[in-house]
Amino acid sequence: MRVDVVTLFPEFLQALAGLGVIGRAIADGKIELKAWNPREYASDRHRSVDDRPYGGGPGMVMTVEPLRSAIRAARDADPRPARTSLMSPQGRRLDQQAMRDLAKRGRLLLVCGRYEGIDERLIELEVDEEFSIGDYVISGGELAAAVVIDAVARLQPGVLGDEQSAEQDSFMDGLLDHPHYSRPEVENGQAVPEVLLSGDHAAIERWRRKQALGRTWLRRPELLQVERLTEEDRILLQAFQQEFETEREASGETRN
Ligand code: 9D3
Repeated sequence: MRVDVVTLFPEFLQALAGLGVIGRAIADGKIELKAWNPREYASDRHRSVDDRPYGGGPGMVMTVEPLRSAIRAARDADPRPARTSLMSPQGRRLDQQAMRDLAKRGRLLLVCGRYEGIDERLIELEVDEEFSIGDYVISGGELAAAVVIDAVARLQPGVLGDEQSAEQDSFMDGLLDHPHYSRPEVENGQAVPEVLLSGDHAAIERWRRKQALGRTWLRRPELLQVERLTEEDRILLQAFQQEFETEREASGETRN
């Protein structure tokens, strides 16, 4: 996959390209990442990329021309068609399914805004879609683009180990993770759940599934579509709920 990013801060992308999962994917040639700086396409003596907003108000607005030239240069750098995606708080909120859809594309063209905003005419003229990473304010599109690049890189064939990617399709989809434990067996008086030491792999898998279902029910009930669970999942969840209720009653009698 090829990813072109239009940004006033290309160093930000360069930093990302050297780290962790993405760094390895780039080193292995599975992701090709290139930054395009609108400042290099500004035609005036001061290389300006922003100006004051018509109608007044605080802050500056990114002007059309340098952005348009940078976007077109990025688009023309590869013969394959690319949708132009603006990272924006007004965009469609991304989730794992959206990342899977993006990961299937041969290339991405991500545009990052800075300042108060971007001249609307640039958006009308050049942008095909807008993406947000969530309902909070960050200072510009670069961090959001980095989130997309990381999530999409993990989904490229061969970027993660086979084991992990297989798990991702079935399990990570829609459920929270189960708890994890490592050595020592007892830490601070807290023991590792006995089943994890049993060597009974089927029982361990059942316990993990039960924990994943139970935690999703407790922490993110909106993710749990009970009607889509298997019969075995429903039984595991019921057992978790029963144990949870029993514990709540036991501690309630001492605390209340
Ligand atoms: C406080 C400024 N806001 C006034 C209502 C407008 C505003 C301008 C620019 C808010 C954020 C930004 C910069 N953010 C992004 O470019 C951005 C973003 C985000 O802030 N949240 C979630 N996803 C994204 S994607 C790009």
